[in-house]
Amino acid sequence: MINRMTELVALLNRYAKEYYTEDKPTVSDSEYDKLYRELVELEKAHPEQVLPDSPTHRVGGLVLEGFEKYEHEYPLYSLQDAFSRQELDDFDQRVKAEFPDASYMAELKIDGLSISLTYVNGVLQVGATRGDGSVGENITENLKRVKDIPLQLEQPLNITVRGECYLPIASFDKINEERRENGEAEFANPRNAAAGTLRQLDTSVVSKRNLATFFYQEASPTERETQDDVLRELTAYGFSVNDRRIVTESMNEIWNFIQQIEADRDDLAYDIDGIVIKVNSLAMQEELGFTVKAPRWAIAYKFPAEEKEVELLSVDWTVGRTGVVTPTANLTPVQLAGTTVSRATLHNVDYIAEKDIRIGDTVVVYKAGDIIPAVLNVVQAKRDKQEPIPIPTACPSCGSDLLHYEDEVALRCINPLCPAQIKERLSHFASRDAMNISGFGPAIVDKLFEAKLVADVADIYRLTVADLVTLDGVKEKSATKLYDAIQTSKANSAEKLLFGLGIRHVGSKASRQLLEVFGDVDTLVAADEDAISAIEGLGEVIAKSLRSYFAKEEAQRLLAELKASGVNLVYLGKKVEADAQLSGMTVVLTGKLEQMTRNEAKEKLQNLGAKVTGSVSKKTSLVVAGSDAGSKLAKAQELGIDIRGEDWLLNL
Ligand code: 0OX
Repeated sequence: MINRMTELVALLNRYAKEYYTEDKPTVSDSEYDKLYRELVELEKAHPEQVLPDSPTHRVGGLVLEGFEKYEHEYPLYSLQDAFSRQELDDFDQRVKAEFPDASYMAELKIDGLSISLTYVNGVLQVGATRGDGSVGENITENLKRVKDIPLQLEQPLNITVRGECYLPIASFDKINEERRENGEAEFANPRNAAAGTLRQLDTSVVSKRNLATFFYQEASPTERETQDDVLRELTAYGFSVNDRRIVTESMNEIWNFIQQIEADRDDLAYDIDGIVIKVNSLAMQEELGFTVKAPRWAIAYKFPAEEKEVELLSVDWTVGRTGVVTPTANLTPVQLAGTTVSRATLHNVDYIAEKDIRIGDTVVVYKAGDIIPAVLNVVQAKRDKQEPIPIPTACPSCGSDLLHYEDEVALRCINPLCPAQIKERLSHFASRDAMNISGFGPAIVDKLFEAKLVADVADIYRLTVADLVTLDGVKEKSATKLYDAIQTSKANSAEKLLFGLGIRHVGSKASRQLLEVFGDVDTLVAADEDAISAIEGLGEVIAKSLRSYFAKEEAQRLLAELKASGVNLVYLGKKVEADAQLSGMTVVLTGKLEQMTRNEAKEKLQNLGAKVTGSVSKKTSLVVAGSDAGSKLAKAQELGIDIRGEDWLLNL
């Protein structure tokens, strides 16, 4: 049996490497699955014999409490940046002054997150983030779930290697599509998505997300003589190493390589933000040494912020929740800084007029703040056939007349019953920084509105599972999940509700500040303008906006209905923590609860000041056990930890 387990682990690891690192699978998915299941069964029967490099370590979900700091044995350095050929030539001169025959390695600069892996006796011991270069975070459990990272090396080596962990663009697009459908906030770019994934406390998320790596450095002492040898060695050890690289003494050749990569950049499966040039000889590297923060033997050439020329095909006008009508350009699709862009903002009517942007024009697009695609200007030299962008006079959603106030750059629909505005308001209410109702995204909002099941935010709390299953494509299970998410949101601290109402000028930060001072929504409604204006950082505009909002009968009705549905109107932030019943306690939930969902229980515990964690340890203060509680309950009993039932929690 043990032999078979060793054999299966070796086979499965080989197949995984062929699939993930070498991109040359030799067995079918079903063959892999069969062997994998056989291994799982054997490991279940012999848990004490599970091998350290078993692929099963990559999948089991763990919920971590947080990440420990990890002090790097060998620091991670930054790179000096270069933005021009001149700066590269200066670097070349500095190096050649000391070593006239130096040659260089030019590598892609992967736009991911730097990671450090330490192997002890060939077994992956620690995987850590860069942090400030000296102290990072221990994210071993997450990195074990990155499929091309070797869990065990063929030889029993003690080494520390460095590389970049990234999310392939195709995976990024897929994740964002799912998030969009679920009404979750999308990731801005693959790098943010990779960072967010590696910081996940639930390791099963990492298993699902197709992260990958490229390694480029052996930080622990090495016998190799050149960077080129190091990269070959890393490849031989089983690490993914990028093969787009050259070794040359000539800056001209490096410059050609840079041009070539820049031209191919859009075809790469991952984001890069430049080219790293390193002195190839490790002995020369050692002689050249370091400045305070960066090696003298390396430089990063950074690509200029990407701009692309595309054709402006048409313009859509969309109505936001405040009635502002904004123009979005439809473009010929283009790869831009890691994502496919086919739409870009044109900001407002005044911007279109000022830049004289027309349909059929070739326009320059870029990512504002590196994130939101926007039209920069028109390439006048390429203008031939073009026509003016039709400026709407009626709301594209409800047909009411649009207004262009003198002091505003935007067009506005002022019909309070405009369907687009209502839908936007509903989506905003459910969004993450507001009531955070997961699954309640624009697609569901659209269906609910069309089915006349919701017309305002108070209607959300009148929805039943029976209502939800009537929607196209919504099955019992997802209806129940959505219903639970709605119920859970009732217990939110009130600043989320206040922000969710979408009152002009009242953003999430102002909402929090207001409730920190007034404690609950009713007190805020009754507060006079001066008391609000007096709050540091708020002022008259917000005070007036709140007064005019709460003065409306419609707003009063909404609040009364939300309250009647059991939505919390009280601020549960800081004030609660100090004197809360469970403050300072670490609580574990286990087993099946009958009268509340696990999320509700968790939220209640947190609102009472407790920290809720996933595993029982000596640090656990008490365990709330429902029916069918298993190993966590047993462990709590063994450790003599206080155990309570669901009723106790309900009565708190
Ligand atoms: C990358 C990358 C980053 C080694 C010593 C200074 C910088 N993002 O792809 N860093 C390095 O090298 C380190 N190489 C790379 N290719």
